[in-house]
Amino acid sequence: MSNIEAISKAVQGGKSKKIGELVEQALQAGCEPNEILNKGMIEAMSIVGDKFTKNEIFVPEMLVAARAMKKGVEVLKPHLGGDNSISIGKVIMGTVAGDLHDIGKNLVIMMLESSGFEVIDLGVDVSPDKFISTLEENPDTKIVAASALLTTTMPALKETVQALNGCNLRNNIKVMVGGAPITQEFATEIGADAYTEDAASAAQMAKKFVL
Ligand code: B1M
Repeated sequence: MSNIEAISKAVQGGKSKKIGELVEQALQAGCEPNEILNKGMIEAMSIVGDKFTKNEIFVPEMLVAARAMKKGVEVLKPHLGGDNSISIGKVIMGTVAGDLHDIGKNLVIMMLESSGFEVIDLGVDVSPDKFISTLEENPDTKIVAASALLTTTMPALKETVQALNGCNLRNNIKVMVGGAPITQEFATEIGADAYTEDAASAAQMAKKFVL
């Protein structure tokens, strides 16, 4: 079994204790950090999702897989590069109300930080009011970014963007949205400035907005 396959299996099986060691081994063997992330971990979560859809596994298994992925990402993070000693802009980011998924949001934050942004992470289940009050407390913010991972929380994303669109500081910020069920069409319909499909393109888009 290759290093990448071993990492994928460890994520799928929720092997939180083993994953750090496997990531270290893969790095020492010369695997690229991005390959470990994309092929080893993100693809593993897709397999977990497919199995959940087919009722082959249930919520507890998804939860342990998510924990293993988080552990693996922690070990990988310093190797994904980037200089975050100087901030090129402040971003407020959270997963919208009613939604507890945070792996994708955390990856977007990691890519933003690697690109030089300072990120205020609001966590998960974030109400529109919390986005607005944090923006008011941080009027130098350049971007507000929101994730929604469930079709049932797409309306919460809409409410969040609408609240931001109605706030006094709207002209100072760009609003970015993303998450598996979100499309460019939906983002345009709800009045966001940008939609991107993944974490890397979110960081690229954010840079375009500030540089
Ligand atoms: Co949930 N879950 N989950 N889950 N879960 C999904 C999303 C699901 C697709 C699984 C399935 O049915 N196949 C499904 C949603 C179906 C739908 O809405 N149509 C689902 C469901 C149904 C549920 C529950 C309702 C299950 C239940 O309780 N019956 C429940 C809801 C809880 C809630 O939120 N209120 C639930 C719970 C959970 C766990 C808690 C067990 C766990 C989350 C743990 C955690 O996040 N800490 C979990 C997990 C792990 C998943 C899957 C398996 C993996 C999600 C993930 O982390 N993917 C997921 C299936 C899947 O995705 N294949 C599933 C990896 C991650 C890197 O991808 O998050 O898409 P993603 O992020 C990407 C992009 O979307 C994008 O970049 C990221 C990286 O490139 N992106 C952005 C994200 N945000 C962005 C923002 C941007 C730009 C890009 O700009 C601002």
